[in-house]
Amino acid sequence: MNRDNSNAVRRSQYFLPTLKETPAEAQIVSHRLMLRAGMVRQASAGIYSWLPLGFRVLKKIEQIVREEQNLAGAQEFLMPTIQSADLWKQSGRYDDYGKEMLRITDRHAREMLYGPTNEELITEIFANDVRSYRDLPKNLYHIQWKFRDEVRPRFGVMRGREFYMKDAYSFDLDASAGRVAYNKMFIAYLRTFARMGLQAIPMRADTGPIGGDQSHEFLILADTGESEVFCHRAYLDMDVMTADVDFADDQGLAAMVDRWTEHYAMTDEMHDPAKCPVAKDDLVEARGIEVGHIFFFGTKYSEALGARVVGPQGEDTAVQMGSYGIGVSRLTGAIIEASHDENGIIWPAGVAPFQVGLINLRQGDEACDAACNGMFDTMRAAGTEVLYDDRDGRAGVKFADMELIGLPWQLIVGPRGLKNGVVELKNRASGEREEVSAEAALSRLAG
Ligand code: 5CA
Repeated sequence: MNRDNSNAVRRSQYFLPTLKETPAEAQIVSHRLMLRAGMVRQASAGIYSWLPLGFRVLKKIEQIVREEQNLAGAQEFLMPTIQSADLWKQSGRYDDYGKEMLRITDRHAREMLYGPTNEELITEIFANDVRSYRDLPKNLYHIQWKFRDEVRPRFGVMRGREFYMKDAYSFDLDASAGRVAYNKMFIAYLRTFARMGLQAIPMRADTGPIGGDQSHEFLILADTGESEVFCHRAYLDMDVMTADVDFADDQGLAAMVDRWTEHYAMTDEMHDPAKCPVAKDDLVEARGIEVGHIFFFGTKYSEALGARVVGPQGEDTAVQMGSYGIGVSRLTGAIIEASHDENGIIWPAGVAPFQVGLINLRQGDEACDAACNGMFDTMRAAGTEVLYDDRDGRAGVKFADMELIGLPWQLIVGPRGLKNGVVELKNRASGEREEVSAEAALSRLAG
């Protein structure tokens, strides 16, 4: 028997504090909607608690990221949030990172820090246990909280101080093998964002404090984005990556990456109007949200921290490395920026907290309660994720709340319909409504 009943919940028992008023502190729509839909609450500046509904979305996003990393051959593990300052002194970044790094002293007066990223720690782990080129290639990733003491945390989870990130790290013998690792992540990223209903555009980017000479940011276009971006119109119509990809086919992957990088696409740090080859009519100037960032930095950390292997000819070489980040918590807000209307969120099915919102229009009415309870039990048994609004209260409130939280389907049950043997099925994204029998509705929602 399936003992997990978290996928079928009753609103009367669920902790889902929705708000009618728009919170004054929220400047952008995703932040407003996440607060109003009872997804998050601020704990302190740039630090959030994830309430049950928001937590479900975060876990959905995380799981898509995980599946696509695994498919691309990366292996999941887990590093801690708190790190020792020693490694960061060896790499030279302890000073470089400046005030963005949260520094902590333990009871023995040892300098510690809350990790803003993990290049140093993973390089040390690798250096201690890998000696031979035969152990390469490797790509290890974890999904873990990070802390960056941003000067201006804002826009809710989009620019937090504590945030949830997937970070992967690749290790290869030479630069061409390193390029293969980079390409795998590049394609995995396109697939990951496509599964969330997002059209992410890869753009040449500045490498900042991570370093290296090769880097792409993945941005989705949104008016509230923090970056200014310049790209060829062609990207707007490119097919998202849904086709199966053979991650063992190095050449096939390289060709795909070439196709996705053949047109001009730059963030403002890299864009030079004098050198931009795109005709004015074809150039899109927009704002974007950075949802992922990948780097190839060669031996920057392996030299500094002694990650070396013995090569096929017995030579001692520093390994080639890259790192690959996805902003998992930021994506929650980014998806809402890309998918909402004046009534609330419109979740793409892949990341929706529940697939179905069951609305009982006349709680306490025998026929309505019986029909709703029956459908709820059927959906629970079938594994269909359902939130049942079984509260006493006005229909208008239930409708408004369900629109706000944006589940893909609403299943509306009222006394008048039941007399005619029908319930109403409403698609949140298209707004289409249909009257169908309860059985027909259930079979549609199960399929
Ligand atoms: N070590 C590299 C790759 S693993 C790295 O840290 N890259 S990063 O700095 O670009 O961060 C990776 C992703 O985390 C970004 O693309 C962004 O989506 C997300 N991110 C970065 N800073 C924040 C923040 N303050 N709040 C929310 N998400 C953030």
